[in-house]
Parts: sequence; structure tokens; C-alpha cells
Amino acid sequence: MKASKKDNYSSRGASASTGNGDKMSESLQSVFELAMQSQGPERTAQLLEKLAAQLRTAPRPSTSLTTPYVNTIPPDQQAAFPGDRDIERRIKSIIRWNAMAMVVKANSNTNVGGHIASFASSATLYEVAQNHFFRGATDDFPGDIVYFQGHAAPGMYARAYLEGRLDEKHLQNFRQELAEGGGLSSYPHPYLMPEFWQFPTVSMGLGPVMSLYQARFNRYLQARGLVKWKEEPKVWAFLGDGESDEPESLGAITLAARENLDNIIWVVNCNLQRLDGPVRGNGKIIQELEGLFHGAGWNVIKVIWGTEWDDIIKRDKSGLLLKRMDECVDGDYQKYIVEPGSYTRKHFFGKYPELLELVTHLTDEQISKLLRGGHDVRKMYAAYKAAMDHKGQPTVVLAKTVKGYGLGEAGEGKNISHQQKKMNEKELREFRGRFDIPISDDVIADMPFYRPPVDSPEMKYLLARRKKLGGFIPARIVKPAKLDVPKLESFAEFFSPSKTEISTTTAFGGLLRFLLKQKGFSKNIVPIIPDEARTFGLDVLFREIGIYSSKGQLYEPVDSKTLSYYHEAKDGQILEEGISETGAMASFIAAGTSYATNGVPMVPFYIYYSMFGPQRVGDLFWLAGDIRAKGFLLGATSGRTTLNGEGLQHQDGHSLLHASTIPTCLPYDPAFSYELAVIVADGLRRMFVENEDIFYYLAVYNENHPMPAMPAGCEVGILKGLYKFKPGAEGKKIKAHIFGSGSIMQSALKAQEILAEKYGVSADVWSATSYKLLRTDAIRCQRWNMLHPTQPAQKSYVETLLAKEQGAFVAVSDNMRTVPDQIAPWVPGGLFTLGTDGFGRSDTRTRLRRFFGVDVESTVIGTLYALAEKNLIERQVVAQAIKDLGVDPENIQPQLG
Ligand SMILES: Cc1ncc(C[n+]2csc(CCOP(=O)(O)OP(=O)(O)O)c2C)c(N)n1
Ligand SMILES: [Mg+2]
Repeated sequence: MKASKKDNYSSRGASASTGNGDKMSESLQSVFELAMQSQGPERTAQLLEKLAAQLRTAPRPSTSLTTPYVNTIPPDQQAAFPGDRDIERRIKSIIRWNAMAMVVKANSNTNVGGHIASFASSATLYEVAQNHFFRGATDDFPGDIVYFQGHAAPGMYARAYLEGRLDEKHLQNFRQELAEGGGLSSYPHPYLMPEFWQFPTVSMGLGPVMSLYQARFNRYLQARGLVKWKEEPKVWAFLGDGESDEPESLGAITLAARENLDNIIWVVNCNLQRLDGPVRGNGKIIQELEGLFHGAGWNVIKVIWGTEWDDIIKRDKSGLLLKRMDECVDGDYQKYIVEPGSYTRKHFFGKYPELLELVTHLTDEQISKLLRGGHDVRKMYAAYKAAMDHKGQPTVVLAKTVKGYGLGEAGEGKNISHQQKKMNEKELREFRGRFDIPISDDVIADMPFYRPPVDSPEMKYLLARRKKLGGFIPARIVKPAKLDVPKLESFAEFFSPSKTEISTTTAFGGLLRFLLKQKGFSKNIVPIIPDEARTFGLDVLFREIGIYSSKGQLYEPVDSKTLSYYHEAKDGQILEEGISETGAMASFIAAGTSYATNGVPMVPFYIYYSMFGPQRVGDLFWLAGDIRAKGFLLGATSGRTTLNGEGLQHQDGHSLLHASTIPTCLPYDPAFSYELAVIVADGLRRMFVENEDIFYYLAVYNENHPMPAMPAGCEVGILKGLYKFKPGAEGKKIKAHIFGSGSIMQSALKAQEILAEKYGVSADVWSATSYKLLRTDAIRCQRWNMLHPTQPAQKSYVETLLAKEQGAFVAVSDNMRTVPDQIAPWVPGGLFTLGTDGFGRSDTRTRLRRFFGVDVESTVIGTLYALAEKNLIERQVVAQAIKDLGVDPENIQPQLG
């Protein structure tokens, strides 16, 4: 079908009788002319306005953006299927068998779970794409980008087995990754199968939203001249109809239309069911989605009925068949699958005698076998072909299928289908019979996997198709590449004291601008901002590097005369995502995996309000680890008390904890510009020269303070997580240690002075840049020691560093106490922690810090208390200090739970 934007819109809402529409418009024209002649223009205008008012208030059907419940592509406009249907069916049947056997076998002696019904419903959707559309990576083509529905993973493994990419042992160990020789991961996880899977999808909604931003990122790379592709790859996303309930799935679809992303094709597997039951039992999910996608500006292709229906639909002259198709709800359609053909004859066709006439030539058996469109290769091929050829808009293919197709009694169309993972021998025989698998009765109970001989027509066909299309999919191919990142020495300007007091956020701004000046490297930087550049003082970048816009700038910005005007450009470098942390994270992931997906390493710096980071979109942070993303996340306006005024929902004291949960994430809480510079320089080296699959979370703050010179030799400590920043006063007998971080480091430094002057305590101040890294290093040693009890014990970095230190240890930060407490077991004599547990408040920094107990006075008192607990000073000293320093011991406390 030659679909154009115009075709698409003009056909919307039109019934089969476009001719009637034309007649109606002619009649209206005549009435108009008559009115003009007899009443004159003024009176005609009045009449028309009155009619228009009536139209505005008239009730409209809620489905005004939908078309009738039939295939979008009429049979006479359908591209012919170019493949060998018979061979493709046989290949697909074998894949179906192996996918099913993999799950049933795994569950016959374990309880590892798995899904049969999802792939059973989507086998044709994938196979048509595999045999005719998905293009693999070649030397000058990066390969189409495909997001597979997570629960259909067994189908992808079963195909890879036929392709010779996986062997029987792999299939045998489905969901048993720790078995000897390794196994297959339950779902698409690049972390676990880095040469196979590209995109994690099984947390519903994340695949869809990532695919949108990936398609846009591909345009960004092209617009900036960073890639030169012979052809543009297509981004395909397969999702479930139930999955469309996730706000992440549909919340960003307007982006694709706004950006004219005709490089993306979504395929929604509309099997009408999700896990518990029907997706829209009382309505129609396909119609609902059609309306939504049309409204969002997408090209929508519905594939509802298989080829056998064409003739039945054509023969219906009464219009009653369309009416019947429209009036049945999905709950009815599900029932027609579960019940025999006689039921469909009676309840579907039987509602109107005229419809019964249409199927008198069919037996009940034949009625029950009338295919849904998503199981018909000819219909799916035509839909994909139209989607591939469509220009100017993204396309969604809404394919109607049957959940658990082919499982028969074992779970076809049943509400329990999703959870079905066992089959008895009778059910296995039925399945084998239905799909004609050459497995004999005597071995069927063992569910052997089946791979036809290499020289069989099936294998030859399958391999030839993939060869023609450029290679296997999914496949994650990473070509080694290094970026010319600046060396640590070149960051020298950040190692000397700042001229004025600045915040670490401002320091980061300077660092980013410095990196953007590094020739050869700067082009690979992708600054990402969700509508907060001004908050972080980064608006100057607008003019300097431009905001990416596929349309350039079609207007003169109101601030065009100012230095940092709002500058949009076709080759702009900044991704300004608007108020969408989800979208910004999806962009971070697209950019951070560009080294693998596009063969072009890109370095994302995504800066955002730290409270709206992992707390808001934590699942995408987790996914960034799984997908092996690289780059820097900057949680700005960090700290429960440093961000003052904004109150409970903005003040973040726990992102560092969230970030600590992600194995490949390195969280840092730098206090000074030079720390930030050392961390970023080393991060660039590790990620883009050493090619480690890690990413960084940096807490940055908005409190201005002096930025000191970098003490000699502290680089290793900064990177490992702890170093002594400023030793305590000499000649004092009582010794203490204060671990500070972020902007609360300032409290630690002032407390150090007071402790020396008033209480005779020499407190060393340490900068704790990363409690998580200290902890993971300690845990590694501890585990080794436990398992090698007779060998000399290993000592972690933190233990080694603190081994000879005397006195009490105190930590203070603008985060929950749990952040520093991560290292408590390895601090000699334990750690006393001050922190900001509890909900934030809007107030000044001074009052907030007193309230939470992380101000200078509280830090002094905390240190004295820790010393008293160790009997290193009298308790009376602490009591006196509380009085002297004016701290009210009965002050209200944050609610801790
Ligand atoms: C975020 C999230 N929530 C819940 C689940 C659990 N879950 C797995 S599959 C599924 C139902 C899927 O239905 P649908 O999207 O229609 O896919 P189908 O299997 O029918 O093709 C649910 C709820 C999940 N994987 N991710
Ligand atoms: Mg479904």
C-alpha cells in the first residue's frame, strides 16, 4: 500500500462507503449555493454559524479517531508475499516446538518458570520480520535495532538454535545461568548475554520508551555528521497490548510524530490478554490504541483478520458484518477462541441471519480455524512492507493474535495462558500434531529439541534469508574503539584554588565547557537536560553549542539579543528533553550505548534535579546497568539541607543510596572542583579508553564555598573513595577523625577548628568521595577471607588506610546516615554518623542543618560524643559543649519512622 499522511488522515473515520461521503459533500455544496442565492451572504453566514454552534455541542462518538474493525490495508492494495509460505510455516513450527520444549523441560525438574503463550501468539510477527525485514549489521550498515518483547525470549533462543548460534546445552539450561557450562537468561539482558541481547525489555514500558528516544538519537547522530550510513537503520519495537497500559509505553509517542520519525516501527501484539485476564474485556484494545496513535500523529496499520476473512467480508453487502465486528468486545473475541466453531457460528455470525448465510459453506472446524491477522504471513508481510515504505510519520502495526496460539486445551486463549509452563504427554502430542513436528511417540515425553539437517530445505532457506538480510538478529556487536579523551594533567586549571566561592554544580559547568573545547573529543559529548539548564547555570551552553532540533529554529527567539539566547539548531549538541526525566534517561541510555548500538562511542552528561533521578525513574537507572551504558549522571541541587527552601519533595538525601544499588554504577559525592575533575578524567579513561562498561553518578550541590588547591598525591584516594584532606592540629592528645563529603564538608572543616580551639581535640578531616566503592572493596576482601580461612587475610583499602589511626571516627554528610554507615564495619572502633534522615523542610540552610544535626555545632557535639563513648573524654565535656554551642537538646527531631 502506498500510504501517505494524506491517505491516512482522509481515510480516518470513513466507512466502507467513501462514495456516500462524496455525495453528501455535493449536496451540502448545493444547499450552500441555494442559501447564498436566496438569503444572501449575511443571512447564510448567520445560518452557518448557528449550525457550527450546534456541531460544537453535539455529542461525538469517543471513537472518532478510529476506523472500522477491519484491516487497514484492503486486499487489493496488499503487497504480495514474496516468500515460500510452506517452508516458512515449517521453520516457524519447529521454532514454536523448541521454544515450548525449552520452557516445559526447564520446569519439569526445576521451578525456574518461563513463558510459552507470549511467543506462541507472536511467532508470525517475528518470523515474517526475520525472513523479510530485519537487516543485520554489515560493514557499512549498523543493523536494524530491534526491541524484542521480553516474555517472547524463548522464541528468539529457539531461532538462534536453528541458526546454529546456540546449541542444545544452552536450550537445556534455559533460566539456569549458573548451571555448569552456563545457560540462557530468562529475558533479554545484555549484561548477562553481551554478545546476544542488545536491549533489556522485560520491565514493561521501558523497551517502548527507549525505542522512541533511540530513533530520535539516530537522527541526532546523522544531523551532527557523526555517522554516515548507506541506509538508515529502522528501529523496531515489539510490545504487548497489556504493556501499553504502562505510562512509559505511550507517554512519549507524540515525540515520534513531532520529530517525523519514520525510522521507527512499533508492532503491538494484540492477543487481547495480559497476565490476569483480558486487556480490555469490555472494550477493544485495538480500537483504543488506534485512536491514541492517530491522535498522536502516527501512521496506524491494523492487521485484524487473516486472508480467509477477505472473501467473507467482501460478500457481505448488508454492512452487518462490520457492525457485528464492531459491536463485539474483546471478551467475546477471547471466548470465540476457547469455544468450538459451532459457538462462533451461533453467537458471532448467528446474531444476524444475513451473516449466517456468509458462512454456510464452512464447517464448524473451518470456522474455528479462520485466522486472526497476526497469524497470517501474507497480512503481516503487507503491513510491514507498508510500514517500511511509509514516509514522514512513525508507524504502529496493531496485530490481532491469539495468546497461547497452538496450545489447544493446554492454554490457548485462556486466562491462565500467561502462566502456563507445563504440558502433559497428551498435550505435547496434540501440539506436535498440529505443527507437524517429526518427533516419534516413544521419545515425545522427553521433549527433545529438533533441528533439521543442515542440508534440509528449511535450514537452507532460513540461513539464506538471514545471509541476504545481512546477518543474525539479535546480536550485540561491539567494535573496539577508543576516544581521544583529555589526560588528567590537562585538567590542571581545576587543581588550583577558585578565584571566588563557587558550588560543585558551577564547577561542573566549567568542567563541561572545558571538555567541549577539547578538539577531537568534544564532538562525542552529549549534554542532556530536562528543562533545568538555567537552574544549574548551564544556559550559556545554548548559544555555545546549540540545542538539537530537527527543524532548526523557525522563529526568532525572544532573547535573541542576549548572550545566552535560546538557540535551537539542526546540528545542535544539547538534548533539551523538556520536563521528562524518563525521556532524558532514555536519551542517556541511547547515547551511553551508542558505542555498541551505532559503533560510535558517545559520552552523555545528563544533569538533573537529583530528587527526580533514581527515585523517579529508578528502573531506567537499573536498566542502564543491564544495558552496559556508559556516561555521567549528575544529580544536581543535591543534599537534604543544601537545597534549601524547596522542601520535602525536592530535597534529596538518598540518591547516593539508590545509585549504590546498581552494580555497574560508581557513585561519588565530591566536595571540591579538583575532586570532580579527577573523577571525570578517570571516568573518561576507564569508559572510553579501557572500555569498561560502567557509568558514574555524581552528586553536585548548589552551595557556594571556596574551592581549595588539590593536595599532592590524593588522586588515588579520591578515586577509591577516601583520603585525608586536612590533618588536625598538632600537639593535642585527643584524636578524632571526621569524614566529610559534598557541601557538608564545610561543616567538618569548621568543626575541626572549634574542636581544636575549645576542646583540645585534634580532628583530621577526611574527604569521603564514595562510601559505596569503599564498601564493595571491603566486601570483596571479606568474602575472599571467609573462603580462604587458612591463608593470610586480604585487607581492604579502607581498613589499610585507617589501620594506624587512633581515636573516634565520625561521618557527616547531607545524606541519610545509611550512606556513610556503609563502611561502619571496617572502621576501627566503629563509626558515629550524622546525617539527614527524615523528610526535608522548606527553610534556610542554617536552620535546616541545625534541625537535622549536620551543622558545625552538631558536628562538634557529635565528635565529642563519639570520643566520650570511647571514654576518651568526660561526658561532662559534651554536656557543656551542648550548652556553649547553643544547641537545644529538646529541639524537635525529624521523624525517622
Ligand atoms: C513493569 C512490569 N510490571 C509487571 C510485569 C509482570 N508481567 C510480566 S508479563 C505481564 C503481562 C504481559 O501482557 P502483555 O503485555 O499483553 O504481553 P503478552 O504476553 O500478552 O504478549 C506482566 C504483568 C513486568 N514484567 N513488568
Ligand atoms: Mg497481551
